Amino acid sequence: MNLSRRSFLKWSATLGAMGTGLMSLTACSQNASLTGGEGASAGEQIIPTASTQDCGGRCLIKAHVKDGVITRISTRSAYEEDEPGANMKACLRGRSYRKHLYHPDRLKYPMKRVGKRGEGKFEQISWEEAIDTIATETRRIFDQYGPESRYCNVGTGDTGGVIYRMGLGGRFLSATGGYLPLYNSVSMGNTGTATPYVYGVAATASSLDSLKDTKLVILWGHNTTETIFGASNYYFRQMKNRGCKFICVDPRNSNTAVAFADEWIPLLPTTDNALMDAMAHVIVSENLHDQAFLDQYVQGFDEEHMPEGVPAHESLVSYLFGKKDGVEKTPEWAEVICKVPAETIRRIAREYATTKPAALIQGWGPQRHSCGERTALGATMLASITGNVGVLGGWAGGYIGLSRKGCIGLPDVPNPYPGAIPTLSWVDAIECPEKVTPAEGLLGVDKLNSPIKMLLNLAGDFIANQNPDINRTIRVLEDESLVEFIVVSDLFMTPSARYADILLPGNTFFERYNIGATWNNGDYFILSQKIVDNYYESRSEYDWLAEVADKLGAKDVFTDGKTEEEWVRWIVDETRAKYPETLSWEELEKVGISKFHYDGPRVAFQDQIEDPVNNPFPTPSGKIELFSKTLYDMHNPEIPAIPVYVPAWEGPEDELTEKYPLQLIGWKTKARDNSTFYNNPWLQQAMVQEVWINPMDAKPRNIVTGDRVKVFNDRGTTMLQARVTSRVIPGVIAAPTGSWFTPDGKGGCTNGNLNVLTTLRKTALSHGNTQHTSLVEISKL
Ligand SMILES: Nc1nc2c(c(=O)[nH]1)N[C@H]1C(S)=C(S)[C@@H](COP(=O)(O)OP(=O)(O)OC[C@H]3O[C@@H](n4cnc5c(=O)[nH]c(N)nc54)[C@H](O)[C@@H]3O)O[C@H]1N2
Ligand SMILES: Nc1nc2c(c(=O)[nH]1)N[C@H]1C(S)=C(S)[C@@H](COP(=O)(O)OP(=O)(O)OC[C@H]3O[C@@H](n4cnc5c(=O)[nH]c(N)nc54)[C@H](O)[C@@H]3O)O[C@H]1N2
Ligand code: SF4
Ligand SMILES: [Mo]
Repeated sequence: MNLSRRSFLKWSATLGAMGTGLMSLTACSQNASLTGGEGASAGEQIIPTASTQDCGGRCLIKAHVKDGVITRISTRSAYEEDEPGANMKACLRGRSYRKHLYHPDRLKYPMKRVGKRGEGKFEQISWEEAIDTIATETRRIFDQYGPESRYCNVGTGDTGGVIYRMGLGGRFLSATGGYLPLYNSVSMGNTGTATPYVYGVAATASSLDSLKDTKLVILWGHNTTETIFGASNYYFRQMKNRGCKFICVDPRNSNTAVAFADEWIPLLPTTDNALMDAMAHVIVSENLHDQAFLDQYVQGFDEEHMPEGVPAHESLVSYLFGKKDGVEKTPEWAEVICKVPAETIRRIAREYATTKPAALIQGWGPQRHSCGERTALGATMLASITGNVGVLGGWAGGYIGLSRKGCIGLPDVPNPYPGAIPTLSWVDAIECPEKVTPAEGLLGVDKLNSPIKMLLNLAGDFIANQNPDINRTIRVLEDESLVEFIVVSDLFMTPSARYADILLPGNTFFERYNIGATWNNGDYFILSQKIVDNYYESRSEYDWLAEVADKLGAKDVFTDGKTEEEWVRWIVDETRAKYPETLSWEELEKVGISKFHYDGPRVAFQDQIEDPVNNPFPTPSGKIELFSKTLYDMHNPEIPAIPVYVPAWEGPEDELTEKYPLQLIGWKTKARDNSTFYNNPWLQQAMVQEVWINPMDAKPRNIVTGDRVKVFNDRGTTMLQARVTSRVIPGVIAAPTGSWFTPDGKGGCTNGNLNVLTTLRKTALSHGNTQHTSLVEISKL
């Protein structure tokens, strides 16, 4: 490889000197004036910053810098009190960031593909050549096929930042004529789409500080000790110390169940609604529901509160007592389906209905399923019948999104193209665009006039790792007559990067400016500071996209005359203008964190409950639509008008279980952010990629812990190590997501990636993600 001499000398010196004390670089000029910092040793600076990983947390990272090299990462000390609203102590990933930044495998130069696409053969090129090629192809493809032929794929590698690469890709394509955008969050699109049918809006969360007096929390498929979700763990710990009871409903005895739960309730995936229905049956049978609340605020609970034009026996009560189908939804009925003992169902139903206030908080795992929308809405049903909506300490359910305050984002560059496709439709939009119709979720236009011909993939591994049905996807991408041009910018040669035509070395959050924002609350933000120079020839996507835009005559539209750092300063200034408590740039450089001030907790729908006349729910009826007439009129059996149990495809009642008897689910692990950090050597020591299997399923298959096994279905095979454990319910196997796809050339992955087994088939209403629903079989290798 033709190394650039300057960066070779610079970085070989840095890497060689790490740990030896022989540092040769200077710190970035912006920080050179900062000396020391609390606890700094001689010649050391401690610079506060934050990552912009898509992890659900946002922690204060203290970078110990000597001669321009980060020699150590520390964080708030374990003995420092946490502060309300902020979970700011770095997790194990945060403490390993240095192994990410200085990983010897980082991409160092721009490259172009020389072998067949996907083969992984590349040759170093100059930045000039890369930028010329991208400009030429961007224009050619636009001229030849029109705006909808250009697509920017999911790339959440840095969406914890206010500026993020995927957004910059879209901005660039908008500025240069338009593109086919995606909609529907890959993470929680099912909840996000379904929730407004009940409440009229998607963002239905209360702030976590509203849970101060909550006496019972049911964490329903919510694994916050790993996924973090803003400051959840801080509040849950305080609540636990005060005596609040925690129940975890999850097919796995998750780390959160181990850490917080008084009781773990295992159930089969996709059967949550059966458990919820039976809980409702107990609550209503024993007259524990809040009739006054239901009468005033809710549509569809009983026959007396139904919308016009709906025949008899369509209400929740009629359903629960079998007025139409003759089946009472008793705990005994549910036990057969979900495997939770009837007595347990009775007990938790009574407990949830009689403990006031109580909060049933659902994570996003339960909704990344083929029945995801119903599972999400089931939680809103239980909250409504117990009157836990709009009250301090209760929880409405639905999407855990909340915006009390937050940083100002970049102003949009409007996209001249009016259409949009769901996140998972991109493979069809390449191979068979005629199938991407309005009925399949196409928005804004009647049809696609062109297949996707150009893919931008910036800070994403959603081409051949995180996307479902990898085997189908790579077959499509290997056909070079379909997509004509793929640009990937990443830190490593990931499974997706292998599919690039032009592969660019991105820089990390240590090498650029940004704002790190937290999920769930927006209680604070952290200045993500540039601390070290770009690694070798790596660059921020902002810089090279601006250069490509320049060649296409769109630089001013793309940049608005600002550098990336100037945008970050602009964000701080604009946020300060809106919220005066926001720290200045100079203060942020020193302390990192700026906290927003609040008058008090926010309780979702408090206004609607306290003054319903002046604040109706923004639904067609002005009420909570436990029964949605809009859904009813769709006549779609997968989305009934009330969120009740319907057997899911590839669920335990699917006849495919005869061939593939086990349900496979994934989970987000502490050792990675999706696939980011997969190759971090410290984190690989913290967790082995293994599949959990219950002794009752392992025994007949002769599987013992440590065996190498294959998990397979008609879509593919993945191979990994087994762990026999009763931490997973019988009938289900589970493994962490994000392991790097390593093909064996026969449709198999030798490295335990789950997405050779998952499906591109979408949910019925939102056309959303179903990556936790796959039927499989497992056997010893
Ligand atoms: N450490 C870490 N943190 C992360 C991430 C990461 O990769 N690593 N990823 C981030 C991202 S992008 C996102 S979107 C969020 C995602 O956060 P979530 O989607 O909430 O996370 P998951 O681990 O998929 O699911 C949460 C729990 O749901 C359980 N579950 C699965 N299926 C079912 C079911 O049918 N019913 C019930 N009741 N439970 C079920 C799983 O066993 C798991 O314990 O996390 C973010 N935080
Ligand atoms: N089976 C299964 N699959 C899933 C899920 C699941 O639960 N189960 N979850 C889904 C969900 S919720 C999500 S959000 C997606 C996530 O899928 P992706 O959006 O693909 O996220 P990552 O896998 O983290 O990939 C991010 C990539 O960005 C790179 N990167 C990190 N930081 C930077 C940076 O600063 N600059 C550049 N240029 N690159 C960077 C990383 O090296 C990594 O290759 O996965 C989905 N896939
Ligand atoms: S990965 Fe997330 S939770 Fe861990 S230190 Fe970084 S910001 Fe915090
Ligand atoms: Mo996600």
